[in-house]
Amino acid sequence: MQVKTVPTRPIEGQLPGTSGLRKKVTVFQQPGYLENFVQSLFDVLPGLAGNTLVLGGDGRYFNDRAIQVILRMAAANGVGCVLVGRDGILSTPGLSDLVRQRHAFGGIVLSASHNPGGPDGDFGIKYNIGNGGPAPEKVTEAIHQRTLTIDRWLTLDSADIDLGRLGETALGAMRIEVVDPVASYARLMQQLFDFERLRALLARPGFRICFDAMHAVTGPYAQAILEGQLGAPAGSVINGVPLPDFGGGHPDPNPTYADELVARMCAADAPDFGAASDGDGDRNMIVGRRFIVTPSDSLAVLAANATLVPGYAAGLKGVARSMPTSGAVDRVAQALDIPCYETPTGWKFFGNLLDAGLCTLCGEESAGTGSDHVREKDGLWAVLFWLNILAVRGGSVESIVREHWQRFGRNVYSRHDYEGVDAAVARQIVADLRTALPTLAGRTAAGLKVLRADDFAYTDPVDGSVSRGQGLCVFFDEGSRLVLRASGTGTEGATLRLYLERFEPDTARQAVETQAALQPLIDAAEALTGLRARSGRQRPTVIT
Ligand code: VG1
Ligand code: CO
Repeated sequence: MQVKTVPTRPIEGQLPGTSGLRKKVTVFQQPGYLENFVQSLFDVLPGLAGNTLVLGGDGRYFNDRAIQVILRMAAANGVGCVLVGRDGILSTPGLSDLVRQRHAFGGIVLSASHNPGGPDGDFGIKYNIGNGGPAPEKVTEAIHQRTLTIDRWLTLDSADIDLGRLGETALGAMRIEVVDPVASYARLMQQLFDFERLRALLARPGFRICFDAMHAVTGPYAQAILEGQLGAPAGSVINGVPLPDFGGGHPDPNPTYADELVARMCAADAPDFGAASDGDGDRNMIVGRRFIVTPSDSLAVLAANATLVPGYAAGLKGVARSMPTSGAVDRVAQALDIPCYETPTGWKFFGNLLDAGLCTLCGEESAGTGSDHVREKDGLWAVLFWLNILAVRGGSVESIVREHWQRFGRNVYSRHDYEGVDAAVARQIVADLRTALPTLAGRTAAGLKVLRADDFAYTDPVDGSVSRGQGLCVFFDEGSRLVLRASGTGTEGATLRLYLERFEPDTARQAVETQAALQPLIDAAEALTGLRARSGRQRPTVIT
């Protein structure tokens, strides 16, 4: 088959964000847009020729088209072999696992994660390196630089490949292997968790679970593992059929968008355990009866109970959390006498720590938890981890969290998202607070005294690379903190995230409603930023 060289010109707007390149489907459908980005990627990956890539996505609208384009381009660029999930489906942690198991050169994830899908929704593409994790900043920066000068892309003339059947085919000189998206991942879960105990838990009379796959990629994984291998009754997985538009929903597992699950968990006959995952399967929300677990608390609970789970019985080497994530896990690390690392937002910063064996568990406040079993956050893994803890300890989700607070204190925590803010206004709000940072120490805002303030910068302890401007932090008396940063995953206007945290050691006061407990900080944030007044918003779009 003849390689075709197609002349092109740089297209604006190809700067990868927190988690790859994420844009409206209509942007990706522009002639050459996807091709320019993919060719730029291939152009900056020395050593790719003759090697293996893993390719798959969350099944959203345009997934199937993009895969065919990428396969042809991979063949034209001399890639040796591409492993593709059947029907082009792979969850993000599932892809990470395959890259590692098959010692692939890297992987391409097609997803916009928790963003809505469909013809008017979002699409995304992310490159993962050979450790199975998101490419570090120096690679994404090189890709972006290449998009600014690109002048041609390579492809082949060929019919679409049938991705519905498992097995091998060829495209020119390139091998294509269509693999079962679930099999390898399910084996890995069996190695980490006590499946016998989990089976016994799910067979206990009266014990019920509800897993909401939100019509996204975890449906087949959850059905195979929770219902198939662990024997949860049929129907324990809801919204389990992946749909290109996620059934019109917003596949973001938080109390606002996973409202169906939350309603079930608040009903009189609520199951004992509820959970949801996002579009690409890397996030998780854990819910007990009438009790939602804050993701930062979830990470801390997993760390504190890790040795109850076979895969972590030897203990944790360390833990890591993104900067805006609450300090709950820090308290566990201190008690366990293990290191705790604080990284910028985005899973790519955990890769070096995990590779170097500096930490075992990591997490983010945005409903992401994971470990060194892959190099992505992993939604279903977190669900199995929680179930394994419940199987060993007994009790309820709520009692486990409340006991945790009693022992370690509670980091009362909330994130307020202001979505679709005018981009210029959002930039100015952030810029003004950044300018004010050096003057804040000693000042009082809405009755709270500022101790110090900084613009978070991170030096990677493994390779020494420095990432600046990762979020504005203001610290107050008594372990309170607020953080302001602009989202790097939104596709409409700007999304501003305000993260609020206050430490509460007093068990009696831990029961206070979260937003009420944080009101002084909410007021201080408004006094310092004017966010609501300047963006014209009465309240946040989403509160988690
Ligand atoms: C958000 C979250 C961040 C997460 C990222 C990707 O980024 O805050 O914690 O790593 O999404 O998650 P941002 O820049 O919008 O705050 V996912 O599930 O897209 O892979
Ligand atoms: Co995701």
